[in-house]
Amino acid sequence: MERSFIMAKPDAVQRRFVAEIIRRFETRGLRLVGMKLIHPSRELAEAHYAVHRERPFFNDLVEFITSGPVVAMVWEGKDIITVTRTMIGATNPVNAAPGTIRGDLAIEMGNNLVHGSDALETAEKEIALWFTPSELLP
Ligand code: D4T
Repeated sequence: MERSFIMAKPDAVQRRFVAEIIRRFETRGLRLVGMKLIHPSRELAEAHYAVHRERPFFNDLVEFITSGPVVAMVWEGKDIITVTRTMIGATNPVNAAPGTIRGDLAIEMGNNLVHGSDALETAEKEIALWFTPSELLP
């Protein structure tokens, strides 16, 4: 079964949307196999967003993601990447369709509430970055 790394970002925790986000994935039929509340270090945030290192928004992105606790999760299910990315919605919440998490709950580009891995290979790397194998259900 395929797995994805999903994170409720600091704005989601601050706005009390953690339960709402989990509820959406649970009711869709996905399986939660790992979860922790963690205030990410700068090192972890930079590693997570390493692909964006050269982008002009990199620093703001790292500042944002380290600004408070996040809920790091691993979800499992059929076609997990497509299903979760579709449920999360477009990166810029202004373009996110109603019915998606961002389309229903967010409006600012920086504060887009949720991260979801964009491919299975990325998911594998992100899961290994945020979790040890013993923190995940078999
Ligand atoms: P994440 O990775 O956070 O789930 O978001 P996406 O997968 O939807 O989008 P992304 O990796 O392209 O962007 C990561 C993160 O950077 C912010 N961002 C992005 C930004 O502030 N300005 C920009 O121009 C872009 C492209 C938003 C999400």
